[in-house]
Amino acid sequence: MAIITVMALIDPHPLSRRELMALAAQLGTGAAAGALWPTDLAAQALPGKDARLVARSVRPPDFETPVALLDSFLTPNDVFYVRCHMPVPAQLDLAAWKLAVGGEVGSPLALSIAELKQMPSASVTVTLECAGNGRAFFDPPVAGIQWRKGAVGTAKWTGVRLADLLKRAGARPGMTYVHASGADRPLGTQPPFVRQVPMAKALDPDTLVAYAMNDQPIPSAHGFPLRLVVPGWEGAYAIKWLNTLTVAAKEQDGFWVQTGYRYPTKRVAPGAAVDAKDMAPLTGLVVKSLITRPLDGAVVPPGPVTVAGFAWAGDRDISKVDVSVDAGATWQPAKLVGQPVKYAWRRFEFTFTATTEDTHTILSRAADSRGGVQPVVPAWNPSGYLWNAPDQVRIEVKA
Ligand SMILES: Nc1nc2c(c(=O)[nH]1)N[C@H]1C(S)=C(S)[C@@H](COP(=O)(O)O)O[C@H]1N2
Ligand SMILES: [Mo]
Repeated sequence: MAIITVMALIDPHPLSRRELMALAAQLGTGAAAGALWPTDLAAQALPGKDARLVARSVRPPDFETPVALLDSFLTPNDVFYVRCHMPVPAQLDLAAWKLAVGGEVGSPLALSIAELKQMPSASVTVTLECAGNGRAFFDPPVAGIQWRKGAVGTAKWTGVRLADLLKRAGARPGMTYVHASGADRPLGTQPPFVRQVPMAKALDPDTLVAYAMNDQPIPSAHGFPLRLVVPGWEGAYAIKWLNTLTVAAKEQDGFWVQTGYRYPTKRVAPGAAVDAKDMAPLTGLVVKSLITRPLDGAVVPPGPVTVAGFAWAGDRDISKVDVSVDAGATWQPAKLVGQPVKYAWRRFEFTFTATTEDTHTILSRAADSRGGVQPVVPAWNPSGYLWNAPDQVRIEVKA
């Protein structure tokens, strides 16, 4: 019962009594060791997703990818993390789906998926990360989904350029934002999920209205049939089940723009309240790295050990990744593998020889092409966004 109580406290939309009973029954029988929820319950809660994902919330569905499943450049659709503020809309009718483009435009549009697919297509490979990824590591703790390392993944998105849609609709000059929302409906008193993209980013040729994820139709949990892709920016700009775009000369006035997804403009003492006037909307991701092998807690034989993972920094390139195998006492440069792909994470590798039976705390610390470096202590902020301390795993060397 302890787990249920904690989840109810941190989840702003507590489970219903019926769900609690179902959950209690599940926990009584097949709880998997080490997982927050039994994996069979996780699989039940989100059809089409791998049962190894870790449920951080079941209603709405928030599923984290275990680090072991993040070792490939493209993250397969069935293991890609899921972040929903509201339940996945049921029964989306592809034939009836329309994307409305309206507001300050000369000719409002209502386009079907077939019509969108007739427009010139573009693809972009993007590392998508929830702004709250790593929230669980902040001290003092911050309310919200307690993501650890795996609210991040990389996919190839294909669709139509948002700029082409705005042109086709005849967006009036001088407009400053595109407001965007999807077909998901609020739970209870929750405000509707509406976000805004500043016009310069909306007109960027890499900003897409996507209908494919890794060359497949976008899975329902990820926004079928359409989602926005705003490369390099925190995940909440990537509106799923997208059906409404509104060109505007002013800011959207809803909760998720005016209050949610904001970050302090000046340094904050950990735990302190921040005045609303000292908060600004989040935009781009910060520089960060993730060790995908060896896994935390691995036991390896003496000999060569290859440390590998990914580093990303929104729209910047990764300029270097340093690795420490002695808990940060000394650092050495890792090899950056392959070529940089704008907006996507970059593979790094570093091999050392473990000679004796020992324990190693291994760290990775990335730097980006604009001089950003992963800080030892990420800035505490009231919503627990943008955690980006150097990653760490501990391994045992045993013959
Ligand atoms: N319509 C809608 N779009 C949404 C959300 C949502 O709750 N509703 N969540 C956002 C957040 S917070 C993130 S991090 C990403 C997660 O995308 P994913 O579930 O495909 O990984 O979707 C964004 N798009
Ligand atoms: Mo997010």
